[in-house]
Amino acid sequence: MRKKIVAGNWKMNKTAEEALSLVSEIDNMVKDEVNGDVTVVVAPPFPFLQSVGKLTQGNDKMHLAAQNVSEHDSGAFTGEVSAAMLKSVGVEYVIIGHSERRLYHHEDAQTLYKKMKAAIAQGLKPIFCCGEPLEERDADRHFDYVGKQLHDSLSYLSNEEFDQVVVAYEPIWAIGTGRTASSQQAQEMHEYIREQLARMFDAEAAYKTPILYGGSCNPANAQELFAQADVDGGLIGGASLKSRDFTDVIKSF
Ligand code: 3PY
Repeated sequence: MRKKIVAGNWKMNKTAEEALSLVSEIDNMVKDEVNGDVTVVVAPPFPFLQSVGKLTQGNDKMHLAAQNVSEHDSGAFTGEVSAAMLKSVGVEYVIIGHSERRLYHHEDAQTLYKKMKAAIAQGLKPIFCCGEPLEERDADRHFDYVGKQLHDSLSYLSNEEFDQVVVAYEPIWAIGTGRTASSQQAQEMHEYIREQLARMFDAEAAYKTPILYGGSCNPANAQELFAQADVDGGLIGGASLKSRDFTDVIKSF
């Protein structure tokens, strides 16, 4: 059976106080309402990782993620945060290649590959994001587009490295727009992603890899999305900033 994961990507939201109050609400709700077979991940901004991690420490259903990592190990890279630093404050997962990083920070396939390597070398589990812009979907090129993203950043990993990877499919036209892929659109892309992974790595590894759906996933649509055969959870944006909504998404399995 594949791991089920619901990860909240807080993006650049919340102050220190707000972050602690949000995570303590989530922590309590998860303790009381969520059964143990869903891995719950929260990805607050860098400055709050340690305090959020301390608060969730006693709850083994809750796990900590960073939203980004440097491809470098250490040194003169002002403003960057290394995988070892993340590891040292209890981070377990790291989001790599979110479309906002690709677009606003010009992260290309090669950089993302290096980030994957740097994260895995420190024992972090990358949540590798892929997804097409609207014009690629409208031109019916979405499969090729996503296939190339996977190939260009993942295919050079070894089988052992790939074992650590979680994939998130986030169609760009569904991020922050209120539009969601239909459950059928999500399923067919997730199935395609799994096929591509099976070509690059072995079939068993591809079968085991959790593939999350992201892009305006919320309590109203999560149940139908999570019911699809190849949808193993979600990477949640806006709905992860409200404890009730986030917990309801988690409970949609
Ligand atoms: C969204 O749902 O908006 C996301 O980008 C999640 O990462």
